[in-house]
Amino acid sequence: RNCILVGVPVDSGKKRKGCLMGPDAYRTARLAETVTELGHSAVDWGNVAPAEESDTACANGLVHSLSETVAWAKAVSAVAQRAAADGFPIFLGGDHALSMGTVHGIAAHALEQDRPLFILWLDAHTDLHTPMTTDSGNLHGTPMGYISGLNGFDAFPPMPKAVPAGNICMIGLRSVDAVEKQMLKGSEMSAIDMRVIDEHGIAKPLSAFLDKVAAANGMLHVSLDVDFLDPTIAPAVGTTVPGGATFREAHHVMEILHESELVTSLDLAELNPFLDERGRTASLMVDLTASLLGRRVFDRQTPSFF
Ligand code: DIR
Ligand code: MN
Ligand code: MN
Ligand code: MN
Repeated sequence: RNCILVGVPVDSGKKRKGCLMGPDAYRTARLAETVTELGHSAVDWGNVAPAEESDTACANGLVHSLSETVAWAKAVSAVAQRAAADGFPIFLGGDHALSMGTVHGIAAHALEQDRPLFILWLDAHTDLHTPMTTDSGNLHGTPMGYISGLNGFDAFPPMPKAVPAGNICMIGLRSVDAVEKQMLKGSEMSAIDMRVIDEHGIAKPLSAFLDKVAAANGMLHVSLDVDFLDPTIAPAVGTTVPGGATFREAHHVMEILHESELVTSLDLAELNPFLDERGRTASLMVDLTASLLGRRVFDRQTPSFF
């Protein structure tokens, strides 16, 4: 695979700062080298810079940094569309507002290719708010609302084509607001919470979704939020939620994704290196990316006590 690393240091999607350091943390954790060692090529396109801000207004006074987030989405979309045409883009976040840009650009590419786009959202949250429904005012809680075509995103460029609810699968959910629950009711989005994973394992719901993608010859964009992972293994995120995916559950997802050969692009979202312990979360995210790109258990170092 021709992996294209794109730094997307969006930090406007919430109030706590630090995600702007994400791209360089992934570089420091040897993402490019890791990808290359697996036999892929890797080019680093550097960091995207936001477009010029234009005046925006929002009827919900709680919303902050709207113009800045729109400016990011515009610039990121253009780069994402180019990267998708050129190879396998890996977007190094940046908070989850980055996905408004990445998925917008990928959706434009998919439309050009005349292929349906599917989204796998690995997150503790559904991020299904709109600028009108959010009660935190944090736009990192709205990308799924935008991608799926909800109203209220007038300040943003319209999606080339909204991603149909049936093409969306969210896994790892355990912090869903009342409004978001309401929106999920009667929706065709597949919303896999941790309870489902407790009872059935993580492979079964994932494989069911992948079967749909394969049957439709779809493109598959994976958006991995650090808080999908349990905070004990991934502390470097501003919105930790207990009870997340374990080390093996997360790697298992990535290994299944690799075997499916369906993934066409990847977001690494919400890493805040300022909150980390010696880069361990960045390193785990790099290792998960490696599993997605073909690394297997037996490629890792065997424990010495055997
Ligand atoms: C949260 C979104 N429900 C909000 N939170 C996060 O602000 O509305 N999403 N962290 O990943
Ligand atoms: Mn998220
Ligand atoms: Mn989240
Ligand atoms: Mn919320």
